[in-house]
Amino acid sequence: MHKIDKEEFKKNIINNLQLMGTSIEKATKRNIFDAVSKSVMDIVTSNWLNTMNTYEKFEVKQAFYLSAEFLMGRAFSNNLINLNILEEIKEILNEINFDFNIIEDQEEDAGLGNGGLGRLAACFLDSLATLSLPGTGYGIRYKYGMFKQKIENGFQIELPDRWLDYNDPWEIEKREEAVTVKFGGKIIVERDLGGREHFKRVDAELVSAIPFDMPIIGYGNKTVNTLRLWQAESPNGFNLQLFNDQHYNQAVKDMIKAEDISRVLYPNDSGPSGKELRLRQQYFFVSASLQDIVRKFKLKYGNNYKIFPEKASIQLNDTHPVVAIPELMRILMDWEKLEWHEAWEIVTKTFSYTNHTILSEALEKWPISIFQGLLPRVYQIIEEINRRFMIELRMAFPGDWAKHNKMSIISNGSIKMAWLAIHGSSKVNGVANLHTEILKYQELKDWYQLYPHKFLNKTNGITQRRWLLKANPSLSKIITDLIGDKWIKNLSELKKLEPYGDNKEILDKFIISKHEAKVQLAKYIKEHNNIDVDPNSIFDVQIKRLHEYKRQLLNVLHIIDLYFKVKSNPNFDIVPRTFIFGAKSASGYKRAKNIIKLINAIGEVINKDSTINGKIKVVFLENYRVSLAEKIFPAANLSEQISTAGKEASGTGNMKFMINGAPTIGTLDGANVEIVEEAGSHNNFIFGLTADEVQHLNTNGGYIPLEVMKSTEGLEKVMNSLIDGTFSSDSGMFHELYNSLLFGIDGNRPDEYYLLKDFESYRNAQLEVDKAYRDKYNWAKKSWLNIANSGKFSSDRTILEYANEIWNIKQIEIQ
Ligand code: 26Q
Repeated sequence: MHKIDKEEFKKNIINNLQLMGTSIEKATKRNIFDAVSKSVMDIVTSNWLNTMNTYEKFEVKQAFYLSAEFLMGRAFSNNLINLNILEEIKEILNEINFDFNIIEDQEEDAGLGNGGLGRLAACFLDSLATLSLPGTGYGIRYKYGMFKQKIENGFQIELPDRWLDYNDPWEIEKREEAVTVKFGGKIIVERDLGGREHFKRVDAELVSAIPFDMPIIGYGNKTVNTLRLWQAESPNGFNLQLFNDQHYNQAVKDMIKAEDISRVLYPNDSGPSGKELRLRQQYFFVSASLQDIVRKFKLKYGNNYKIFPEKASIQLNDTHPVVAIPELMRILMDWEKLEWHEAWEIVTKTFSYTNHTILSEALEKWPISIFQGLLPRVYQIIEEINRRFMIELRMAFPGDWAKHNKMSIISNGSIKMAWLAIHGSSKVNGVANLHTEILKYQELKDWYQLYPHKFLNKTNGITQRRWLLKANPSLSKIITDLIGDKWIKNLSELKKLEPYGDNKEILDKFIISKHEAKVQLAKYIKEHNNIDVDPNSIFDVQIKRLHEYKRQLLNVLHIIDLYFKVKSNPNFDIVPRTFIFGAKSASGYKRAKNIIKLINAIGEVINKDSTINGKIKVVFLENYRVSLAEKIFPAANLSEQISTAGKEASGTGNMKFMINGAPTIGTLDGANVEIVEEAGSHNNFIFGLTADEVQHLNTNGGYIPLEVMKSTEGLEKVMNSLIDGTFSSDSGMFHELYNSLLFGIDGNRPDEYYLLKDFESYRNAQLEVDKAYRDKYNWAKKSWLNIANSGKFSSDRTILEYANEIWNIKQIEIQ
């Protein structure tokens, strides 16, 4: 398709090296990475322009994905693969004596996201482009992305993620398309001769939003969509007068305040922090993006705003960009002079909202005290939205004052962003079947009652281009050799693998490929952790953000139990296991950090204990991120998805394991339910309370963890090891975890996430894993059938559903 002329391309590399002031002979690895990337950009630009022109010319409807996070990872190999020039570039690099993998490793991850929600946005962009769908991402160009994690003495240390120290060759600055975003100030109301009110802002703080565009390259087509990320700057630079008067700090104050907005990604992946800077970030990228969308609309359609919803659909990725709803009202009324009802009709047809969290207490709310000062006009508009909404509510639920109160967008001194989102959107979706049901019948039941037509499910997905084709080339080859390469664009093709589940010759190939990936990961572990792990052991993996509800601590309790059994009985027969963890904790989340320390502490003891004959190893991989994930998934034998049922909205790592042939040990939570539906419960290891049982225990009480501990074989010994110094010379270290499980801390219920309650059932499931693994073809078959039935979990399927049922956008082939 995009076959390149190798000699021509090499010339272009040399040319780009020259522009950088170097040559092939003198170039560093980073120089080569930059020059090759730039040369790739040179081939991409014509298709990129073409794509934008095509969308304009045919006046197609576009989807705009507004997200505070895009966890893109590396672009290099991904772009080469999607352009179908990977092999040629490898050859070229060989010819000039550079190793492809080393060049690839020069690139920092674009880690502009925390976890699932940010990575989902990245997978969605890949699918939109590959499906020839017109879609644009809008977000923030954080100077520092997700922090870099160091482990020192078992503790997490956070360092700034300096991903832009070298220029990023994959972005193009479009300074001429900058817009201005206003904060604070006062509103002045003026009446015109017709009596219409006009709102003007004075004394506002101005911030320039500079767009940086990244190409989103479709696989096997000519579509190149755009991810537009905004950088904040002061419009006036610094104050030269103050500088000349030697007031250096004052001179740069405004400049720094503006730049602070896009300085750093907030590293919490839950809970509202209520920080003004976070609100500044949200409004900054939302206002800039809407100005951009409206400006482009006007260029084409003038002020024919009633067709706006026929040309644009805007998806709100969680509540983070929900201020877009009143902001578009403001733009349409204050600037474009529409009446309220005209503007509101457009707005409610344009927006849709995706919810990614179940916990209602984690829903974002903004104190009026912060909001009104920063965004006075937007606040006025929210008040008016709510005033009109309350009238609607009183008619829908006459006399039900409690309900009116609960559903009010403004209450108790703050603005409920999820309520604003649901009221102002045409569609609201959860991210897995179970999650959407919980929203409809529990967390958002009042809203479902009011607007049943708005609610729908869109089960998450992942892009097989990155998570199979790129991450696992050897498994990809086995698959393509068997069923051809159509799966790359249509993952349900994998179903054709099913008949090979009993074919030992094929399973042998899979086993060898999995083993090879494990050898590679073992090498990585040796280099980074200096731990020897046996590639013949079961690689049992839990990689995800650290959260109590995700229950990494349950995994730890089980490891400790197993360790004691192996240690006290040298003949205790288990298949050797390597427990692998990767996780970042929010910087202020004390308990999560204690769990990281505990994982490292048990590793210290267990890995060095020669009496257990290396039967158990525990590895904590530092700085878990997209590029590291790509090395881990292919090497996994077992996928740990053990959240308290009802708490994990979907999960997407679970799908990455499945597609790489690792069965799940997990609860019936999030998308695990659907994974088991597709692959069969006999090919996975399900345990624990169901979401209904958890809900029941939550409301009816009566759960006493202390009693469960006493009545569960071995569990008391495990718990005691947390406080008796077994894993730490400082015996106070893990007291906090111990107390939170058995007694509850600060008035919280003990063991809120039911670790002890699910312990026995988890241990039994792990026993089943051990049994099943002993028969290698039996295990390989389970793995294989997971792969064969993973078709549903492509983000292509998810995006087609969004396109058809929410955005109403159509595929358009770029010529
Ligand atoms: C909110 C306020 C202030 C600062 C930060 C935040 C914040 C940032 C990120 C809140 C939440 C997030 C991220 C949430 C997230 O990643 N959720 C996950 O979304 C995935 C994709 O739908 C699901 O698969 C996971 O189940 C869900 O946990």
